[in-house]
Formats: sequence, structure tokens, C-alpha cells
Amino acid sequence: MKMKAAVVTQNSDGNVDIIEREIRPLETNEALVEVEYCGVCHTDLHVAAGDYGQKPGRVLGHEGIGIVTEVAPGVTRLKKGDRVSIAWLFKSCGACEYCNTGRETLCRTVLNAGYTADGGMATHCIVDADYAVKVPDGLDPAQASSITCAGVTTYKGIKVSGVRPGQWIAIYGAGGLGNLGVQYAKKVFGAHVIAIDINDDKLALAKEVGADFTINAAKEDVAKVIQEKVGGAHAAVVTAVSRNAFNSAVDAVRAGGRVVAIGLPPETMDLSIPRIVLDGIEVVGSLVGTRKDLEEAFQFGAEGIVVPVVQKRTLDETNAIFQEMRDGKIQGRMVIDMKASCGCGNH
Ligand code: 8ID
Ligand code: ZN
Ligand code: ZN
Repeated sequence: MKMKAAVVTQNSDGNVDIIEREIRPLETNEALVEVEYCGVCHTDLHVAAGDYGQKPGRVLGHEGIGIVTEVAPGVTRLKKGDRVSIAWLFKSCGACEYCNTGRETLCRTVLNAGYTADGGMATHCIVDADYAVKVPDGLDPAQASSITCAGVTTYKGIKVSGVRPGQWIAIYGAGGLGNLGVQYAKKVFGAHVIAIDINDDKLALAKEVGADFTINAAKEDVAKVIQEKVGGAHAAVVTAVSRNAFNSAVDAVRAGGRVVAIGLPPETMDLSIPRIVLDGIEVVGSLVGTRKDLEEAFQFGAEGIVVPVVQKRTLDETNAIFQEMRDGKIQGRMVIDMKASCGCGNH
């Protein structure tokens, strides 16, 4: 049986080729998933462009949602018909210091979907049965796809920020991640939310989904406005793909504030040592979330507390979606509808 997939081009030029490939037989503890939806994350652009090393031929995608159609002998955790995720945390060793202390995303031998393992931007994907997280009933699969990375990453990042109800949090970047970050911060963590972007349309949408106020970083000095208006944020979560946003976040928090770095521009940020020391600022990275985090993030979606803004597209449009993302034109998340993309005529 063959699958259709979006793979990184041979010269890793930031685009994908849409190819057909044979689906290999299942190995121990694996399951075959017929993918329904896969969201396009900005990380896919980074991987396609070789920002963290060239990955020619790799099937992209780590916001996959699909239905299990086959399991390897002995697999009991999943069964045919289950709806599951294909997330960045594709598989970890399960036995190391990180895996055993609730930090499995930091496992040194981890496999990541769409980066070091073939991912979900395809009609089919082979997953490890222990790492595919079940999607709760009542959660729309296209919306679940956007929670599989954008949702869980911001949900976890806000946990890491330590923000408490009634405190101020600044969310830099109001794109795929940021829009969900605003919702989790406001509706789940009970924080007051400032959304920051360089695009007014994204800020308008952030306001619609719960931001208390917004700031356009292209027009105003964000840190100054936040210090003046609220006395500095208690925490900041940076999803923007720009070092300027990381630098601004350090200046936007109040003394003792924590900056959570989530965006992944392949750059360095500036850190004023006196600012860090004298004001007790913390800067910490946060990488996606554990399987448990994803289960929790899904549940808030299933309960309708967090509502991902998604638009359905086809696999053949992947390069066009990439360009729209580079141009900052996407509101919420573009989600590839595999059944509409497959062309096999079986659906
Ligand atoms: O686990 C992780 N840490 C993780 C998980 C998923 C994604 C990290 N990421 C990374 C991606 O690799 C990417 O670098 O988070 C970043 C954002 O991903 P995304 O939300 O999927 O990208 P997007 O939809 O393009 O949104 C980015 C937003 O940043 C804004 C853009 O306008 C856009 O809305 N932005 C930029 I570019 N520069 C800005 C600036 N200076 C800015 N917003 C404010 N200030
Ligand atoms: Zn992602
Ligand atoms: Zn491990």
C-alpha cells in the first residue's frame, strides 16, 4: 500500500515535495494511523529550511490526528478505530533520568515526528503505540490537530511560567501558538493577558479570543507600555520568531518575573547581566509537552474552554501555506485535510 506525503526537498530549501511512498510493515509496538488532519507549525518551516540540520526526504508534520487502522501483534494500548495524535514527542527511551522525572521531551535519545522520525503530514503514519495520545470524545479532529503542538506547547509553557490567577502574562507572537496561548492563559490559568504581535489582524483575533489588551511591536515600545500600564508582567511567554521579541520580554517582566522561551528562531538573544541579577529575572526554555500535558490540553479543547481557530487546506497546498506563514498572513492555524488531499478515491 502507498501513502502520499509532504517531504523536505533534497536541498532543504524550505519547501516540500509531495511524493508517493510505500508504507512499510509494522514493527514491534507500532500502529498504523490513517491521518485525518495535520496542522502546519512554524517548526515545519524551520525543519524544511534546515535551520537545525538538513533533513532531506523527511516526512514533515507533528500536529497529526488520525485513526488507527492496524496494530502490531501484542499491542494492547491502542486498537483499530482509536483516534490518536502524532506529536513532536514521537518516542522517547522511557528509562532515562528525564523520562523518569516528568521531563520526557528532554530525553537524549528522543525521536521527534517530522524531524528525526517521519511525521503526520501524510495520508498514513506509523506511530509507537505508547506515545500516540488518544483524542477525547467530543473534540473535533481538525481542532485536536492544532492542540497537538500549538496547544500543548503553550499550555505547558504557561505552566512553566508559574503565572497565577489574576497576574499579568505577556504572550509574544499571536500566530498559531500565540492564539492558543492567549486562550489557555486566560481561560484555563485565569491570568490577565497581553498579546503582542507585529500584525494588527493577529492582534484583533487575539483580542477576540480573550486578550485583555494588545500591543503592536512594530508600532510601540512593548516593554515600556507593559511597565507603564501594569507595572511589568509577572511572566512572559515568547512564541515570536524574532530575537527582538525575546529581548523585549526580558524588559517587559517585573522584578522576579519569568520569561519562557518557546519560539525557535536560529539566533541568539541579549541578556543584560545586571538586569538578570539585580531584578532576579528568570529565562527558561520550554519544549512542547509530555503525553500527560497533551492529554490535559486536549481535555480543555473537548470541554470547549479552548477553541482552536483552524482553516482546512490540502496537502498539495503545503508550499503555499509555508509562504503565507513566512508572510505572516495566517490567522490561527492552517490544517491539512488528508482525506481531501489523498486522491485515492477510497474515502
Ligand atoms: O516546543 C517548542 N518550544 C515549540 C513548539 C512549536 C513551535 C516551538 N515552536 C516555535 C516554532 O518553531 C516557531 O519558531 O515557535 C515559533 C512560533 O510558531 P508558530 O506559532 O507556529 O508560528 P506563526 O504562526 O508563524 O506565529 C509566529 C508569530 O510571531 C509574530 C508573527 O507575526 C506571527 O504571528 N512575530 C514575529 I515573526 N516577529 C515578532 C515580533 N518581533 C512577532 N510578534 C511580536 N514581536
Ligand atoms: Zn510545532
Ligand atoms: Zn529517555
